[in-house]
Amino acid sequence: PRISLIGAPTDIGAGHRGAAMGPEALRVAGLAEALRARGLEVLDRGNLTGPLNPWQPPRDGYRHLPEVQAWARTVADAVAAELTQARLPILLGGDHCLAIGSIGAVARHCRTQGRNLRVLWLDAHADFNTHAITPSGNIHGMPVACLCGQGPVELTTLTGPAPALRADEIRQIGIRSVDPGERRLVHDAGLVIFDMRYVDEMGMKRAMSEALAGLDADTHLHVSFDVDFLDPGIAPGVGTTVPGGPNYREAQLVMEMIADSGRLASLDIMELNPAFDDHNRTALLAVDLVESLFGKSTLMRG
Ligand code: DIR
Ligand code: MN
Ligand code: MN
Ligand code: MN
Repeated sequence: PRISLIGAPTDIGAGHRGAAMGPEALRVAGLAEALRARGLEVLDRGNLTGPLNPWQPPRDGYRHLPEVQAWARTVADAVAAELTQARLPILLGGDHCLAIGSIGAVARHCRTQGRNLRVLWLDAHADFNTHAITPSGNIHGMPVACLCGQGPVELTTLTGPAPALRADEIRQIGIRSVDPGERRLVHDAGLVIFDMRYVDEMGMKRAMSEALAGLDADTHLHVSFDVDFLDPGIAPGVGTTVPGGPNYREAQLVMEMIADSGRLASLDIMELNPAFDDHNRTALLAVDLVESLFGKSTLMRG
């Protein structure tokens, strides 16, 4: 695939400042060079622009809703432009509210082309809050709900009629923090979640086999990678660490199994926060994992 890197330097939907520095940290960690070393063509499109973070308290259950809408729309347009040119967009976040834009654009592209869609949501959090139940008002805790049609019209109809996504197109992996009201919503939506208890009991291989089951030659696979998916012991550079995440080997296996599916067609790398990192080690780990996601393996396979 021909790859396009798209930087979205903002923390507009987050509860901590600093994810705006994520795109540059990934560049400094050598993301483009690592992909090129795998023989892939990589264009770095540079950074998108949008409103500065006004750092206001939530209003009506949302913090920075107009600014989130502006950023998500800009992201959607940039991702759509790459897909139209048959390129593989990698969104460099930025906080996870921007996935409303990237996945909205991907879903619209798939509907237009008559392709099937599968979204893998790698995260410590379900990101299925609404204004009525959010403990924080931070919209980075709401993108999955918005994509499924639950949220403000400014975000649910960003890329076309709501819902952009059906719950049965999503698989969540690594989840270990779901807010009290959010538990009911993900249950009622029928979201398929391989939480950390599932991983503990069944193993990551089983979780990923099930999450990837049913892909066909016509399926567009989108991976939305919230870096807080990883255990904080190996990935401290995020705003909202949650103990008990996948370790290094489990995370590698996730990426290798996705690569083996051969279906990866778009990617978000989100929530990397250099203000919390230690000499860019989380960005370097993310690059290491993305190499596996694009097929790097110890031995020849098969
Ligand atoms: C929490 C945090 N569930 C919230 N969410 C995060 O504020 O809604 N998602 N950090 O990645
Ligand atoms: Mn997230
Ligand atoms: Mn998260
Ligand atoms: Mn029930």
